[in-house]
Formats: sequence, structure tokens, C-alpha cells
Amino acid sequence: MSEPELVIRFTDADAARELRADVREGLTDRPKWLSPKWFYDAVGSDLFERITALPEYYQTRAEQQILHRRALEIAEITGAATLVELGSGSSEKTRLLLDALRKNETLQRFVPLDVSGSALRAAVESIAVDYPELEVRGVVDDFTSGLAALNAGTARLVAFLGGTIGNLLPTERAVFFAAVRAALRPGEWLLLGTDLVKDPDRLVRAYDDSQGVTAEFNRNVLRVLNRELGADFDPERFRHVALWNAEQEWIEMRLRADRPMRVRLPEPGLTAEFAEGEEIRTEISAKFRHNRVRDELAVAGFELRHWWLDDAEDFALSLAVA
Ligand code: AVJ
Repeated sequence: MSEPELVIRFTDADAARELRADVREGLTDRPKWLSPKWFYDAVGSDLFERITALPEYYQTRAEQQILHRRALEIAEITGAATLVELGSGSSEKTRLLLDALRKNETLQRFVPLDVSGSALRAAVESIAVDYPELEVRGVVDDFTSGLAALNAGTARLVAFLGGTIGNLLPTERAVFFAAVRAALRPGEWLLLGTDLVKDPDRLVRAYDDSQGVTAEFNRNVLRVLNRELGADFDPERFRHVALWNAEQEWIEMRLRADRPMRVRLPEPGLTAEFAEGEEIRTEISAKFRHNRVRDELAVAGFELRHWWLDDAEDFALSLAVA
């Protein structure tokens, strides 16, 4: 086994600086907002893992079903020698792809990219043990800016799974797809997971589960700000709100102040005033239709070649070529 490599392009100090700048911008804006990026400290990552097992949260199981059925086909079509995984997260899906590519005997390198250095180090080490013939190179970076790291490798397949693309605003998505395309050569591939537009009641329930796990996940971002910025949010005074924005076709998560409040954030040197009922938008999770995915990819220079659904037609896996 060759030792896995870990390239750190985004340090804890970078994250701290970005968090301060983000919070200053978002909490002085109207309406207030926070980036969903800051949900994922150790507690938040754990809560997200619990969300993926909730009866209401179908996405993870749906994507898993598609991958399970299509992994070999993906390996045959792409003949990928390098698997690049953006925002790698759970390694279960990764292993389905790695196993299929290994069976196809094309795979040489695995390049997972994630902002969380600790999660990535653990993932890289366990993959290196189980796939001893594989060259493994983890890159700690933000998936929206870390595409330069893709430079290494040939016959690449870039996987961006889990529906995380939905966290980006339409303009951010366009920038992201263009950046991925610019990092690839013609004939290389993008595998994209997207949640689909469906009955709004089901969507809202997926983001407002009966056990309240998503509510805790949402409020956890305030705990992150308390710890990292010395803020004095009282998370229990904020109500979890999940709603369907029919015009934009996205779910919004918000935190609603249940009384007037003044919150101090010593790090960015900020005092945030909340009126009773005032909300912070903490996440958008866009839901897609076939034509939108095809068109957005086409604008970036990708051709959508395969569009695969789970049995319930809740979630799509797209395979597009540069
Ligand atoms: C990890 C971004 C795909 O948008 O569904 C889960 C995060 N937020 N429940 C999503 C999330 C609330 C999730 N993604």
C-alpha cells in the first residue's frame, strides 16, 4: 500500500477568517442569512448522519439505490482512471463507485476533496487500507474554489453527490459548473446527484421531521457561532422553519426569533438585533427537473448523457461529458 497523501489548501485559520467575514455579511443583511457551510462541525455532521436515516429524508436512500444499480455502467461508460469526489462526506457511496471502477480495471487514483480536514483524513486512511493498489490523495479545500486540485490525473470522473449542488444559488451554480468544466478535458465526466421537484408536503416533511433532528441541525449553526466567535445566541429562542419556495423551486430553512433579542458577536465586533418573529435564512436546498439540469450543464459546456432515477422518481443521478 502506498501512503495516502493529504494536501491542505484550506486551513482552520482560513475557515475562521471566512466564518467571520460570512457572519458579518449575513447578519448585517436584510433579511439576515448564514451560509449552510457552517452547519458541519462534529455535532452538525453527526446530526446530518442521523438525518440521512430519518423516514422522511428519502434522498440518501434514493441516491444509494441508483448508484447501486448503475455503478458498473458508470464504470464502463466513463472508463475512469481517476475518481475525484467533491464534498466527499459519507464513504459508502464512494465505495460503490470505487468497487465498480476497480472491477472494470481502469481505476488508478482517488482524489476526495472536503473542507473538513479531520473527516477527510479518516476517510483517506480507511480507503487506503481497503484499496491498497489505489493512489489516494485527499485535498482539504472548499469545493467551490478547490477545483485547481483536479489538475492531476487523467481520464477523470468528478462525482458531486448527495444533492449538495442544491445549496448553491442559481448564479453560484453556474459559476461552479463552469469551473468544473474548465478543470476538465473534453471526454472527461461529471456525475451529479440532484433531488427532484415533488409534492411540497413531502419536501417540507423531509426538512421538518417529526423527531426534530433537522430542527436541532438547523439550530446547531448558532452553537457553532457561539463557540467559534464567542457569540451569545440562545439557540432555544429560535424556532426551526422549513418552507417550500414554489417560485424558485427550493426549500428554505430559517431560524425565527421568538422574541426581540440582541445578540453580541465579539469576534466580528457586531451586535445583531432581532425583532420578534425575525428570521435568519440558513439554507436553500434547490430541487430540480430534467430540463433544468440538462440546460444548466449545457451552458457550462457539458452534455448530459444519462439521467437515472430511483424507483419512486424522487432523486436523479446525471452523467455528463465535458
Ligand atoms: C447535504 C445539502 C444535501 O440540502 O438536503 C439536510 C442538507 N439540510 N436537511 C440537503 C440538509 C437539512 C442536505 N445536503
